Parts: sequence; structure tokens; C-alpha cells
Amino acid sequence: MSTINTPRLLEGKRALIVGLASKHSIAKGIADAFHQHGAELVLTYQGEKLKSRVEKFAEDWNCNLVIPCDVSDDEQIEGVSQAIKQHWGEFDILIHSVGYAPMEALDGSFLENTTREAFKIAHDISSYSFTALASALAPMMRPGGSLLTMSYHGSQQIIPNYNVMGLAKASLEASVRYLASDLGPNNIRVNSISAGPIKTLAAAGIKNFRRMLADSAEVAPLRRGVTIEEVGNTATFLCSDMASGITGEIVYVDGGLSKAGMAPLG
Ligand code: NAD
Ligand code: 0WE
Repeated sequence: MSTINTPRLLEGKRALIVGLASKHSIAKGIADAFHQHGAELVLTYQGEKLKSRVEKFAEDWNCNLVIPCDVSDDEQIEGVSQAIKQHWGEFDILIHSVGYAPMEALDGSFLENTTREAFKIAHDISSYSFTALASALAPMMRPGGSLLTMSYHGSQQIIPNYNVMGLAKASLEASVRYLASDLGPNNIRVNSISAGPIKTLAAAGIKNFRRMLADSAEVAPLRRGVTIEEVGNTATFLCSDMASGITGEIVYVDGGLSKAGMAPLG
């Protein structure tokens, strides 16, 4: 470790992070950066299977509250709200890094594979959960605080197989703007990071994901993929007072991939 003074952008801030599942999770990159920058953390986990794993991460970050939160369950969201009220009373930052659709809907034809049930689940878990958490938790957030969610460019343009998740991310991005409008008067900001493809658990099992990563790295202006550390650094900026004028925004952390109109000529 270097002994040079690095800026501590989140000193005194309290952050709740929803969506940590493994060392590859985008939420892990965000939590690492937040911890480095002096934030105090509370973590949630989805289901008992992930409990001990998330508790191990908590130790690394001197975090002494880890709470269950399956976002499909209103009672668990209320439980998070009660736990935060007890632990902190007030806090500053909510990270939402959650997305899910039934696997069958993420392969092949959007037209043929989008059932009512898959549509409902994708939108409930990947979009509504952000509004639900905002609704339960924003009343406890201090002025200068912010909410941040994770999106993907499949909300804006056709990405093969992303299918119903593209619709859910479009809905999520629209919710960022309406939430920004409602919470702006309290000086609470709401933003999203749209990340380029990263190999995480949510990417495992997606057909041809390795090829997508390789192709993206050839097309992106930076000629490489992005890392969870890079997403964590941008999240740190967006949730810090350095970004006090930014709300309702979708910030791309994708090495420029979404701006390429065509693959570079060989
Ligand atoms: P990940 O698998 O590490 O994280 C996804 C998280 O969603 C997990 O922690 C999982 O527990 C949680 N989750 C799913 N259903 C849930 C539920 N019902 N209740 C509570 N939590 C639930 O994968 P990741 O790539 O870090 O994904 C995090 C976010 O980043 C997602 O919104 C994803 O869409 C987005 N994203 C990912 C990429 C990528 O290429 N990996 C790119 C852009 C955006
Ligand atoms: O948002 C995502 C992942 C979303 C996701 C992944 C899974 C896999 C496991 C949602 N639901 C599930 N359900 C499961 O059962 N990303 C941005 C990563 C991703 O997923 C893709 C991508 C990219 C990029 C799917 C198809 C095409 C590209």
C-alpha cells in the first residue's frame, strides 16, 4: 500500500449496498472503492445461500451489519428499512446492483421467448425493486445523499439475446429520471451507471458471453473491456459531493463501446 495521501471522497458518508453476490460482482467493485474512500457500509444478501459469503466481505470492510433482502419480498424491504433506522437512523447512499430475468427469456427470439411471467419477473426484480427501495429508504436519507443503480446499453439499442432485460433496463432508466425529480427538492440525487459487459455471475450462463466480451474489446474506442474497479471509481464520484450537480443521469462506463457505430476497419 502506498502511503501517499489519496483523496477520501466519501468520508462521513453511510452507504447501503444491495446486490453483492461474489468477488466478481459489480457491487464488490463499488464496495471496495467506497471503503477506500472512507464510507461506512451496510450490506444485504439475497437468500441464506449467500449469507455467509456476504458476511465474509463485510469483515474486510469493517461492516457490522449484514441484512437479508430479496427484493421480490415487500416484507424484506421493510426489514431493511427497520434495520437501517435502528443502526444509523439516517444515511447517505443507496446502491442498487440487482437484475434478473428467467434464463429462457435471455436466449433466442424476443418475440417467441417473452412470456407474461418472464416479463413480469424481469421488470419486478430489475426495475420496480429500485423504486421500492427508494420509497422505503429515501425518507431516511440526508441532504447531499444519492441513489445509484446499474444499467446496460441493451435499454437503448438491440443487443442479441438481452431481450426482455432491455425493456426492464429502459424502465429502470426512466425511473432514475422520475425519482430524481421527486427527490431533487430534498437535495438527494438519483443516477445510473451503464456498464459495458463484465464477466460476473449474472453473465455466467449467458450464451456466447466470452465472444461478446472479446468482440466488444475490439470495437470499443479503448480497445478493452471495463473492470468492476472502474465502475467502483465512477460510482464513488457520482455518490460524492464532487458530483453535486449531477442527477437523473445515465453515465456510461463502457470504454466508449456504445458510441462505436461500426467495428474499426482492420
Ligand atoms: P451479480 O450476479 O454479481 O449481481 C447480481 C445481483 O443481483 C446478485 O447479487 C443477486 O443476488 C442479485 N439479485 C438477483 N435477484 C435478486 C432478488 N430477487 N433480490 C435481491 N437480489 C437479487 O452480477 P452483476 O453483473 O454484478 O450485476 C449487477 C447489476 O449490474 C445488474 O443490475 C446488472 O444488470 C448490471 N450490469 C451488469 C453488466 C455485466 O456485464 N455484468 C453490465 C451492465 C450492467
Ligand atoms: O444485466 C445483465 C445480466 C442480466 C441477467 C443475467 C442472468 C443470468 C442468470 C438477468 N437475468 C439472468 N438470469 C439468470 O438466470 N447484463 C448486462 C449482463 C449481460 O447479460 C446478457 C448480456 C449482457 C451484457 C444477456 C444477453 C446478451 C448480453
